[in-house]
Amino acid sequence: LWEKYGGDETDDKEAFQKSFIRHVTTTLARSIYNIDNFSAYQATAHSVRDRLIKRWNETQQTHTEADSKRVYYLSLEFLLGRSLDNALLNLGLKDNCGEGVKELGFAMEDVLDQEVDAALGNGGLGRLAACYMDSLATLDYPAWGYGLRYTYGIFQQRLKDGYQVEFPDYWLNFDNPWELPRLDVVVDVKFYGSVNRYTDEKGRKRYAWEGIDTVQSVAYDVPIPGYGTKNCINIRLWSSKPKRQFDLSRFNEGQYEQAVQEQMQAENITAVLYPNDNHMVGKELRLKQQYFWVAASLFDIVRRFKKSQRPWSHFPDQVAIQLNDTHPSLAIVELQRILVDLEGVDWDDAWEIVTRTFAFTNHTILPEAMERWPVPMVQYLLPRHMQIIFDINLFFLQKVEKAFPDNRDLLARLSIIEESTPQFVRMAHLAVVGSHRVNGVAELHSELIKKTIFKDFIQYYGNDSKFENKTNGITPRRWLHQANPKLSELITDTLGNKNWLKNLDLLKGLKSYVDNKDFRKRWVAAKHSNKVRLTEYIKKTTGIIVNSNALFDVQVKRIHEYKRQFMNILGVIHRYNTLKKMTSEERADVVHRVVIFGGKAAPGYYIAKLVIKLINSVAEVVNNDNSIEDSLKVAFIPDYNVSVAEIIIPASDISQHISTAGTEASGTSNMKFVLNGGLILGTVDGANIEIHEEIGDDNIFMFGNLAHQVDDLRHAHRYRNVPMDPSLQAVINDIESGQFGDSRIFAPLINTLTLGQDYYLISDDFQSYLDAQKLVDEAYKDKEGWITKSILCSANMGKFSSDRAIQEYAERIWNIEPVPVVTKK
Ligand code: 26Q
Repeated sequence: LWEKYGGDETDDKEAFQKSFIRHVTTTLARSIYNIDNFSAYQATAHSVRDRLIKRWNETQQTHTEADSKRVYYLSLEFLLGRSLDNALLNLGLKDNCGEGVKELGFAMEDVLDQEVDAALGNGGLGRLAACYMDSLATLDYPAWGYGLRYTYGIFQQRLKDGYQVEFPDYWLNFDNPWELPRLDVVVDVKFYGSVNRYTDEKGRKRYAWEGIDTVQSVAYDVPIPGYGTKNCINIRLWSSKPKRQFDLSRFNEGQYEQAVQEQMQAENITAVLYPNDNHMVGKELRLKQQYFWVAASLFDIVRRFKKSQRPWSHFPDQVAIQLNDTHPSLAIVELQRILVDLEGVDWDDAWEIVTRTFAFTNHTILPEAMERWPVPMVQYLLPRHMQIIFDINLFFLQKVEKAFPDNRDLLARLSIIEESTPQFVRMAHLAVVGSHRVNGVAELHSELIKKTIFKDFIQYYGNDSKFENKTNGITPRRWLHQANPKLSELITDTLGNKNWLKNLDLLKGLKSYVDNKDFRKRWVAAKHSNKVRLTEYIKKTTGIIVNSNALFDVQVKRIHEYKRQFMNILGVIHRYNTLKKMTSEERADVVHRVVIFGGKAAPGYYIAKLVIKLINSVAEVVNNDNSIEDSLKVAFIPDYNVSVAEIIIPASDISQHISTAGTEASGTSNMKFVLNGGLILGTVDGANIEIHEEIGDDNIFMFGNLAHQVDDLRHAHRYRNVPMDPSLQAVINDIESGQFGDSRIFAPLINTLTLGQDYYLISDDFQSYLDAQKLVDEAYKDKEGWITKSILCSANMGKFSSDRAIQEYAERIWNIEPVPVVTKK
């Protein structure tokens, strides 16, 4: 029967239309004479889903049969955005499906626009996980992602009186065609309770944890198709639900409501994504999320390993687990517990298996982002895990002491336990000790972690063995092909094929067209049409009217003091007041600018929210001042997310990546902008440095103090009276004079520069920032020169494909091989 009915669904237009109509009438239970855009989206999505599921199944079968080593990417965030357009591209359905939909009376653009973003992440770290899944699938690697299926993703941002207000992101309101509920894949996860000691049949001391609170973890699978391959991998997202063990005695005692409430607590665990980016919150529910996720994922991974009936010592040859930051560090402890307590493996053998299995990616050195959990909290929630952490630490420190006798300070600094009151578990130390590889996410960052947060580990482990760099990357499928169809078409036409989508280094081939008139004309036309598209979007979402011929200057990313959106808007005020002082004739020479902001602030981050308010207050004044004759406009685009990024990024002329040197681990949007032919104005930080290396001095605007100078500058602010930069002082005076409304509102923000000792060094970088901005203006006046820069930017970005990054991880860290899926016809 498989021969007869089970083959591949055909991919032609008619087959698509047939399944579209079938889904309208059956899945949606609608009449085909009554379909709106949303129903058309649903019917299209379901038709694509059918095909995805087939590939997904074949991939899983192939991987099971091959039984080769798999990699598991553990991430609390997967910022996937929309799926339909990506699935169409990767399945090779784009043309047939587009035509099929058109014939049925819909515009594909409108259909695609119906989809809500899957926004299960905050920013960089979550989007990186999504790009990496795309590349893992594309490169035929046998890989799984593990995460949580939050009922509420990152909040939706709206603006009221210029302030951010948050709304819940109930993204599952309508059905989600991109997930497969696996109601049969269920794992029990326990919390709390106590630990019993006993002697086993071999006379060994053993420990057994008796958890008392059991929550069920249900699997929801999200298929991730690769581009130009049949491979379709899986992200397994866990959802919590109560274990149906109704407490009858409670019920009989009339405590029905209380019994139900306790059950509802279980659903709380995966209810909401914590909206903090680069900031640790010490809430017990967050720790519960982490363990819930880690326990279910490891159970699943171990279950899969056991099927092959290999000895435990083979585990690291079959399984690689990548920890996306410290959030899954408990997995190290959980695997040790499974091996020692449940499987009876000796401690040392188990620890060897554990450390050979795990690898850890660090994404930050900001002190406030370092995960530390109070020992009493861990002890109460996970008593056995706390014991194991103490033991891991003891055995580790004993080894350190042997190597460095009489160095108690070193022991204290290396310890997984911070000896404060109460004690804290340092998750980064646990992750380093429990992994065979630790990597930063850009060259500078990987060097900095060895000199700062992990300095003492280098003293112990040596420089080369454990610490690596893996510079981040982005998927060109979403971030060039999908987001920028016009430019992609030009690239494909010019290079003669679409191979660049699988080998981004091929973009180098564009260099020989840099002087080709026709090519340059089409390049500019593509950029301009993207700017028109953004102009319309700005009008629709903010009411602000901007000129698509002006220079578009963009800063979109999470709002954070270290990213210095504050410096940007202070620079805008400087520009505005300079323009105001000019005569009309002088202004005629000036490059017109549209300064575009976007980004969410963590709901509890008061200063970040005030930055948003200041931007909007400045926008209000600038945009309504006719005296400057449209030479400057400012827009804050609300609710920045993956789909909005796809509109903004291709339309940028210059984008700002202006973090205090040494604070932005990598940045990934910087890569997206340059890949789309946008130039960068940036500090010498994160991946900016490597982008600069690839594209050359002529095509980037770098400024500001360097990372190695930051300590001394901060010291100076603290202990000497450093006068504020005069241009900055003038801008602060303008705000304080009430030019942008009641200045008392902004006092806490201004205080960060004065009372707060300007921790992010805005004053120290301000003059060089303004100078760099002048260079941008000058360069933009040279239209032809700018086009050349734009082309060369794109052409030199091959290195930043996530395919390159994943290949490096696969070879240097995971030791895995591709397993191509061959379809049985
Ligand atoms: C931790 C504990 C409790 C609650 C929340 C958190 C938490 C959540 C998210 C801590 C950090 C994050 C996110 C960090 C992040 O996105 N870092 C970014 O990672 C990118 C990918 O490597 C880099 O490009 C960015 O430079 C880095 O800021």
